[in-house]
Amino acid sequence: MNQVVQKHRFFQRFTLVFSLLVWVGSFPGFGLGSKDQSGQGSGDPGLHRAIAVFIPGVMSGSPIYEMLAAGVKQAAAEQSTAERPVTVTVIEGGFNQAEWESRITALAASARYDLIVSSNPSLPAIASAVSVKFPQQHFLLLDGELAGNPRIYTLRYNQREQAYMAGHIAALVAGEADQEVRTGIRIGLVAGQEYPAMNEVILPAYRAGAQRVDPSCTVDFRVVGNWFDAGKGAELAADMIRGGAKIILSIAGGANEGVVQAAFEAGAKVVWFDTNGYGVRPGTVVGSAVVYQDKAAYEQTLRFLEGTLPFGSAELVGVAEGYVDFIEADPHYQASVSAPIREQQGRLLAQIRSGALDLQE
Ligand code: RBF
Repeated sequence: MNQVVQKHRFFQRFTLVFSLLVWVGSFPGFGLGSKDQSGQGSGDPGLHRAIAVFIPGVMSGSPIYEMLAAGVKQAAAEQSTAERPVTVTVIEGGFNQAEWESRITALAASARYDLIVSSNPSLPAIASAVSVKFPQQHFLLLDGELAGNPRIYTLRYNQREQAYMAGHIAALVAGEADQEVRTGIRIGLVAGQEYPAMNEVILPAYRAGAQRVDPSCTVDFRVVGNWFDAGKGAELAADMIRGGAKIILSIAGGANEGVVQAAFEAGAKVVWFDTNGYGVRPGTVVGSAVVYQDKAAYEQTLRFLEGTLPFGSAELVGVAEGYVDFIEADPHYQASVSAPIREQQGRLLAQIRSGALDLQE
């Protein structure tokens, strides 16, 4: 027998023994933590429930992730009792996206967590790959979509509404800066990276919202290439401003800081996404199109703990359901945006909220 065949046989046997160990370990009462992975409806009041929050990136600079962890923690704190404690472990996965799947595989393999919670559109594919290897693991994924896997629940936001509201305020403010000449307006969008939700939903809806104000409006779209480089964000923003875009929607995580700084220095404006950003740089940030991810994370974690989270389904929520909005009630918005512009934006918001303008995806 040559060496290659021997080696091959060895690996075959090794794989078989390893698979058997994993299989046996998956029975309750055997091996690795031996906890009831169903996590739900077990009726055992002595069970400790453990939740892992996997941050695909880092929390700092990405409010969408800060909201995720905050919501899960709040639900856990409310449901935790001495007899049935609920613990939450937050794990930052870092910016190397190639490592996320192996990090999540390790979490699932540890069999320590009844639920893994995460957020962004790339997570459903990663979770379903992990699910093939560790089918007992449950996932709650926000800001992403996948239906049909009985261990995965997803909830995403109507980002067409969110980006449309952002584009509308951007064009209004840019138009006013151009002495009411509301034609040929140019606005900017800086993204951390390109992904289907960005290219197919957010960017087109941002453009459409702006074109409601000025049908000839164009969008200067630039990509940082990561979610942390504030220097690159500033460089891109400065270049866009020189090119005529005096207002920029920034969706770039930690790089947002650079966009805001460059806009401030050039006397340009910024529209914020996901959270209320007026306080980030009062007078420079003139719009905030938000998602209430903290509320979603809180409510869905509660459903999980109560045993009613509908795994296998994918839900979509927007303005009508109270998860997407544009913040008007903020003193910085009122101080930095003129009354006529606020009224015009308010009229659009009223139409979306009442359903008169339907921006369903
Ligand atoms: N948004 C952030 O604010 N910070 C991030 O680190 C971040 N990383 C992302 C990584 C991937 C692979 C994808 C597809 C999206 C990421 N987003 C991030 C964007 C986020 O999912 C969402 O689209 C925006 O926050 C707008 O709501």
